[in-house]
Amino acid sequence: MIMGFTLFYFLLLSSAASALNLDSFIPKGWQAGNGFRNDPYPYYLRINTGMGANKEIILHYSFVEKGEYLPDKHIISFLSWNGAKYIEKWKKTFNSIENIFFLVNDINKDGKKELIVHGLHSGNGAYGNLWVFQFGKTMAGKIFDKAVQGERYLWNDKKRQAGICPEYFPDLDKDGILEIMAGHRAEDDKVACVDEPWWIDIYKWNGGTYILANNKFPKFYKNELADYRSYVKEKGENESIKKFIKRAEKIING
Ligand SMILES: [Ca+2]
Ligand SMILES: [Ca+2]
Repeated sequence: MIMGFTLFYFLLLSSAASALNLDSFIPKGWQAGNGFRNDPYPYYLRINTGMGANKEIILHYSFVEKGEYLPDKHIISFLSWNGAKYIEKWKKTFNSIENIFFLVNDINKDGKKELIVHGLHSGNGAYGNLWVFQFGKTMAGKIFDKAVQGERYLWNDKKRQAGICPEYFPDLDKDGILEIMAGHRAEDDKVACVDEPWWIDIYKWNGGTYILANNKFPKFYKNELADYRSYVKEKGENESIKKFIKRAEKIING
């Protein structure tokens, strides 16, 4: 069933891509997307930024620079229709990262679209980086750029498709604007890595950029603190969890 779906998706994408002639934008030796053509994550998206031309495309291609198998250099390119053909308006290079996932979405609800890029290294640690760019004639407007840990930020597991993962982009204070969560897992030799505790930072839109705003969400950290305490009860204490408890208490007590 999954195989069939993947094959269907692949055929759908490849025929659409050749109709759009996107391969002509991918330099020789480079590969579409992350280089795994059967990955259901799309390597291009048709978008409409509202900046003029209504036919626009975001295209992702990658290159194996060091090592042998995994790409480590990526380009995200913005193509715009000039009336006769697509032309490349700008592109952005991402170095030293194995996988790139991207989406276009209005997460700060200002009516303008953002380009969200998640770079993710393979492996259990799920180390990566999240970038959010304000869409414009260039890609200068960076409104978020942080190291993050966690599986694909840009994959909706419930829908089984590319989409922002609601766990990482919740609207905690219900003002209609999405927050961004960036966390890290504390290593604990006594437990399996999937059971290790996490610290989560919350970034909130301030009208110009996303800023660290943990202090604005004491309710969230109250829940986290309860989890940390039951963790200690079950698995014992360690330096990281002690630090997490202290930090959470400080936020809750103001
Ligand atoms: Ca926006
Ligand atoms: Ca919010």
